Amino acid sequence: MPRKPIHSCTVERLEILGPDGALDASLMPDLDEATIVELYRTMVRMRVFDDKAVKLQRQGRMGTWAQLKGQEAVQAGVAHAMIEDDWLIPAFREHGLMFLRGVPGHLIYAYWAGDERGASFPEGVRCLPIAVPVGSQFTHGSGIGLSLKLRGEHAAAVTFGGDGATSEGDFHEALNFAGVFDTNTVFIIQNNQWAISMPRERQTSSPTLAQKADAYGIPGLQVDGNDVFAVYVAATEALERARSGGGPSLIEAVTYRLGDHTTADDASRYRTGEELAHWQEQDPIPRLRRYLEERNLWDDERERTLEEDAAKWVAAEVDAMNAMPPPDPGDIFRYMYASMPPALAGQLAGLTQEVDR
Ligand SMILES: Cc1ncc(C[n+]2csc(CCOP(=O)(O)OP(=O)(O)O)c2C)c(N)n1
Ligand SMILES: [Mg+2]
Repeated sequence: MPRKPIHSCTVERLEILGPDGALDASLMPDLDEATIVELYRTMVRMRVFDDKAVKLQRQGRMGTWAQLKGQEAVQAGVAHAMIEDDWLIPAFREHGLMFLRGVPGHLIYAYWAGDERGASFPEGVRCLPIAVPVGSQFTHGSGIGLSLKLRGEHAAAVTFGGDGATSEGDFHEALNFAGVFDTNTVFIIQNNQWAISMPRERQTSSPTLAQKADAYGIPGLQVDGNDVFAVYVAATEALERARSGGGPSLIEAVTYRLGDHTTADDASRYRTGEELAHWQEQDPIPRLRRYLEERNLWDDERERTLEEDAAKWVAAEVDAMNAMPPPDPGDIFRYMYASMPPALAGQLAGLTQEVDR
């Protein structure tokens, strides 16, 4: 018997608005002008929110911060494709998505300033807390996706991870589970080319991350993650499929981390200025601005107003964080056990006495 091919895998890439401003109008989603302007405003707000956090950290007012700079189009595009009933299961760089989903900005800041109350969101906000253990959130995405399916909800779970996270066992277990149980899950990989100092080429020898979906029998697509239109189209398609019982899928959004890994990192020690300059030219914000300016939908005056408004908003979020009453030290002991063991209760009583003194 001759050997014969029994399976092949092709991966598509979707781009609509290129870095040079070229637009494939045939792929353009049905978005009105006001919505496109709003997407732009959203991306600028994300950058202002992000820049402010770095300044706070430099002033010693924030523990650490994982910058989203450069990844705004992924977050704005996915957020715009989500509906209220969808769940967001973030990793640790999705601040923009989180505030767009209803997590107050001051809680996001508070979390990174070391206050665990920043992980407790208002009732009704369908967003899980930040997950710092790399890859751990994917399994939550599969589980929530399964529960939405079992409950018959017209909703999807959207879970995020980075290129580095695709090397974690959790990623593969989550994809396998989602594929087998056909869960309402969308996996989004923000391939920002680096996992701290580990470059994308050394993360995996797979030419794309999107093709990893194929091994688990689910659709995978690569998009230009700095093109908000392409991200929106891909996310809309995947989310609608998941909500309507069509099963999970994976999107690899190719983007770049323009900042350091976190404020505790110095990326200039492991990546070149030429590489950074190349990706600065791909920056999603000027790309969309050019699109708007060419259509007379944007100008310097509007940009100034937007920046002023965004600065006022982040200042109010910082004030709200600073206005939070001090946390109760007794919280260190609570929440682990349904009924507190005597040894812990004794320590809590001792601490309370000391604090009251
Ligand atoms: C299980 C685990 N291992 C290691 C770390 C330390 N760590 C934090 S972020 C990171 C790299 C993650 O890279 P990637 O998934 O590409 O996400 P990115 O930071 O680029 O957004 C590592 C190794 C961790 N938080 N959790
Ligand atoms: Mg990465």
